Amino acid sequence: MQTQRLRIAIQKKGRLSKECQDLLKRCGVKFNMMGERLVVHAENMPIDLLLVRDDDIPGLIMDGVVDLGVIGENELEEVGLERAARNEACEYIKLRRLDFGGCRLSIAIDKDADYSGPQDLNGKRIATTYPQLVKRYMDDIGVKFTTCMLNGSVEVAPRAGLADAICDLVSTGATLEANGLKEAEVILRSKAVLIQSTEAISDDKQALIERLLTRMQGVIQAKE
Ligand code: PRT
Ligand code: ZN
Repeated sequence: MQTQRLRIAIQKKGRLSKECQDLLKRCGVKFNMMGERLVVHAENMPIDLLLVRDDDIPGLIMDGVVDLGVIGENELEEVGLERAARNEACEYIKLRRLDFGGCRLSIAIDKDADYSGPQDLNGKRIATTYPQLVKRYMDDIGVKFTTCMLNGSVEVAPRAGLADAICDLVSTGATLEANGLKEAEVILRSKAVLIQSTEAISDDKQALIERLLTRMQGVIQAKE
């Protein structure tokens, strides 16, 4: 369903939402986040912000429901692989890597375990929210493993006897440490990215995207 207004999907609540809203505001987009609304209309530009769970953003872009989205590369790549495996649309245009949301997706093991390399993961059960990214990595290096899919509390899985290792996002490393784990392998370095749907759009909308990108370039450079 095409509309005249540019639709941008952003995370409603979470680690990307504040910085994402700040970035848009610094790019001159005026809006007022109030209440529990799904759609927020910008006051000074033909832009609508769609406030959703981050998990939904890659699909909204790949299905062409929204024009732009801001999402962590970890989530974007996981959903892309998942959709590709199901023969669903999984295309998008990466417009820009952003300067927030930085983290790494890492395999972690018991802090006291001996570890000399990925071959030590052979035959292990790995708890994760990112089964596709783990499979791609393990297939690439030719190491066999099994998965334990968890959407939360991944870091307690080894202690709870559900898995031998985990693969989860790490930023400071405090969560791993608190759970008696150590980082063994980094499988992806992720940041938030601005993506566009591959759906054809009007010249006006494309021009607005170009204008936003130019402003974004200035905003991000000024911070560096
Ligand atoms: O509700 P919704 O589904 O929208 O949000 P969510 O809970 O799925 O995601 P959210 O808000 O936690 O994270 C959104 C995105 O932020 C992620 O997809 C990443 O791209 C990025 N990001 C950056 C992180 C982290 N850093 C991070 N540290 N996401 C999660 N974590 C978690 C990690 O899972 C672990 O539990 O923080 C813990 C580790 O942090 P440290 O500092 O202890 O290492
Ligand atoms: Zn999520």
